Amino acid sequence: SGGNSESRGALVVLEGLDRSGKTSQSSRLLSYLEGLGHSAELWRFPDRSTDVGQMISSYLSNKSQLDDHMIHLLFSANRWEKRSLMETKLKTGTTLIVDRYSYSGVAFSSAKGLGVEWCKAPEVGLLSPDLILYLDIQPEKATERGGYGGERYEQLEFQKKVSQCYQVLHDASWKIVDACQPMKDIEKQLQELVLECVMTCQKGKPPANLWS
Ligand code: FDM
Repeated sequence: SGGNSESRGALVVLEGLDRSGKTSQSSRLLSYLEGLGHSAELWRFPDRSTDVGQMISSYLSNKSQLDDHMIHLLFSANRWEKRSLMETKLKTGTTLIVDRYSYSGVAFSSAKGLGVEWCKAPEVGLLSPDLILYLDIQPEKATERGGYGGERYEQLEFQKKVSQCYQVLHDASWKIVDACQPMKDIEKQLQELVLECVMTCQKGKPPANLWS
């Protein structure tokens, strides 16, 4: 609905630890934007629907073992295979709310000990988000929420390392939102940030590539 071909959509990324609330907040944001008449879609990475996504999914559910570098490159390839569609959507005025992106890629792989610069390299040239929302939660608090599905990375000790890696990655442009506030408060803050971003992109803010 309402896609204005004159103006581009915004690339909005949600990042955070497992159980930080990204997925619920992403779908709320989608309803919010659609309710305002904006053209918007909800995306997530990994996108498990593709062949590469199937390999990732099998790895995450411990059905296959892969070298740490190899799985890192598969996560990256999974973004590359969606890049041109992503660009088309944005150009034609659709805002994309994306649940995890390159920052998950770097945070999770560097938490295993891979070098940050090595991790960033295959992401160079992907589309750069217009807004990065970080749902901030202490690893212990996230674990208390329960509901870890038993996937490979869903363990407190590892999530602590991922949390530290996110701290290294983020810069002043990230919007850090306290994920332990009541749901409604988080929702409200995210709505304001996203709406402002959508407006700025409509007004002609130029798109950029990673890492910029
Ligand atoms: N993950 C996600 C990575 O390790 N690298 C990536 O590039 C991405 C996008 O995959 F533990 C990790 C993060 C998480 C797991 O994510 C699956 P979802 O959000 O639970 O599907």
